[in-house]
Amino acid sequence: MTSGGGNGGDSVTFRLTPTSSLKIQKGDITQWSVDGSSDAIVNPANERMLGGGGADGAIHRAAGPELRDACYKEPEVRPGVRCPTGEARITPGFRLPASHIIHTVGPIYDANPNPKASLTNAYRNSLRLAKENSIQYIAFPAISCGVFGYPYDEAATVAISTVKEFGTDLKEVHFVLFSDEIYDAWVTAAKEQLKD
Ligand code: AR6
Repeated sequence: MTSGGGNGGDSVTFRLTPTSSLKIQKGDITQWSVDGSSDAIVNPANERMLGGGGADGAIHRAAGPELRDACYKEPEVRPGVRCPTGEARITPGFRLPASHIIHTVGPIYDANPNPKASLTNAYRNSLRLAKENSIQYIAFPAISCGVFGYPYDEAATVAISTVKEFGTDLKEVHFVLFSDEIYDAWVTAAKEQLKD
């Protein structure tokens, strides 16, 4: 584990394999990019995929109206549903610094019969889609930890364990987190699960 940032606490990096690492940092995911060509941010969207509040709203504002047009063209799997909970879809990043956006839908914690399975699927299918599209660098927010009400500690455990299992084909998996509380939950889970 290595620490970085101005006060030594703004980011931590863990090695997953000799060629793959996990980085946890604070920040705004709309600003994130590593190389602008094989990188993707993950949008915590809803099943309609036409924008919303939270990170989804910020990503749509930063990417520009082309993003809504691209999402609108995604086929509906049933009326009003372009991306069912736990699945993922990919679009270009348009005006974002990152080249791609992977849209996924986490569970609404209190309304989902098995939120842990749905959150695992959201992370896993995002990582799978990244690999299929030759993405080397990916940045996740804390999926479901805002409007969808997932408790931070439980979400952190799911996020880290899924990346540990399915993120090792990518060069770098980043978590870009908005609040100190969520950042601390993620670092705690990573220290528990990624002991050297
Ligand atoms: N960068 C990084 N993290 C952010 C940013 C940002 N710019 N903005 C917010 N967050 P949420 P959900 C954090 O609510 O719970 C939308 O309306 C935020 O603080 O964005 O999966 C969608 O359309 C929180 O920790 O996503 C859906 O309807 C985390 O991102 C619904 O909300 C996720 O919070 C999805 O809810």
